[in-house]
Amino acid sequence: PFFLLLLTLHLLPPSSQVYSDEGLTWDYMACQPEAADMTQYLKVTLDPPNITCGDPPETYCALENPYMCNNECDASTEELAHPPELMFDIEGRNPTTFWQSTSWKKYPKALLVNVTLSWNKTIELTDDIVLTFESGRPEQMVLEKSLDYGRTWQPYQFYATDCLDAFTMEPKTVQDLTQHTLLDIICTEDYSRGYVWKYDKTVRFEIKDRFALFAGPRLHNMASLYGQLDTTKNLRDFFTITDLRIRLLRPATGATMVDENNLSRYFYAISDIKVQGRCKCNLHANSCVYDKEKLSCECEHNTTGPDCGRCKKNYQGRAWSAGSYLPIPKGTANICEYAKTYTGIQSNNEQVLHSGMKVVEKWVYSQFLPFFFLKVVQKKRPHCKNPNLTKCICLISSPNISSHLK
Ligand SMILES: [Ca+2]
Repeated sequence: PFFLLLLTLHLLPPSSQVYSDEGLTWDYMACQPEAADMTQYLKVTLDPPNITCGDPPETYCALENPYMCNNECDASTEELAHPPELMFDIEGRNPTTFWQSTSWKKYPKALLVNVTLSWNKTIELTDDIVLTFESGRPEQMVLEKSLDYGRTWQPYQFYATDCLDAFTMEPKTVQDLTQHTLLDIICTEDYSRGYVWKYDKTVRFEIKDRFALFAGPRLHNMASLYGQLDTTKNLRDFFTITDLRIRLLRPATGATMVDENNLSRYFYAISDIKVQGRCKCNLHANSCVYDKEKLSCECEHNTTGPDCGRCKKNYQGRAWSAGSYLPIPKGTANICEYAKTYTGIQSNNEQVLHSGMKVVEKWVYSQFLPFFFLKVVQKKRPHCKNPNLTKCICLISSPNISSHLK
């Protein structure tokens, strides 16, 4: 009975629509893990590694007021330390907790810092990436992504007070993008202007605005987006990452001239980073577990691997393929099918030829009959309760017998 129950669970449509005040919500496709706060599962790396302030202790000034230099950063005192973990702690503390770099003492040499967030797992972004700065927002920065665990990087978005000057790119905003240019990488000046500490503290990478190009302004037509994601690999990959890298290239100076007598005014400080997403499980898992500091999909549909990216052993009856959002809303599971390979000879091929049966064939080299290939035939039973339940029958492939099969 337990076995039957398991089978029944697999038969449930891979969807469960969730209605809320706003209509259908994001998570109405159930054969994927729920979107979550992904910052709980990342590893953060700084480059250069010793760029955090406080070792040795130093004082720094407020950007607005160069004479207010009574702030201290001291890595050896908890209250005065600003380690990178403070970019991911619980918000709402007072005073704000934040990571801070050393100040720009080596001006005019550029103050360059890479902040790399690594998941060691492929994830799909579901909401805007939001960085909240405690310092003024950088005058130049690049957000980059990797899809191969940090081996190669591509820019996601450029940010500057002057895009032409910094990156020789025309300034654009996400509102300039269309369905056809959605994958374009733009430079925006929206998040760099205005150095006042109290306001405009965030830098965004706009995921939802990009989704809206397909799903409508209030994301009411997610079916349209899902349809696009299903059929366009580039689009799907665009929102998929294993790592993010924030390249801080020039801190806020609040003016055209840098005050060389007071370089303690210039540094980077980030109080919070938001990354919402879900494990990429190729629509073959409903949940993703975090164990031994690693995320992995709990694969179903006879799939395996960290992203459910291949069929389990003995379930290679047909080529692996990702699950599909289509048809909306049920989707298609694309289950890996059982394909036990017998190495004996059977002659009950009549069974395979029942009308209405779908025959799946696979050629297997026989180790017992070295000069023969065996034709392994799976029959699918379309009228059964579980149409995907497969059975395996084996036939020898001598020319005479294989002609029987046709
Ligand atoms: Ca914080």
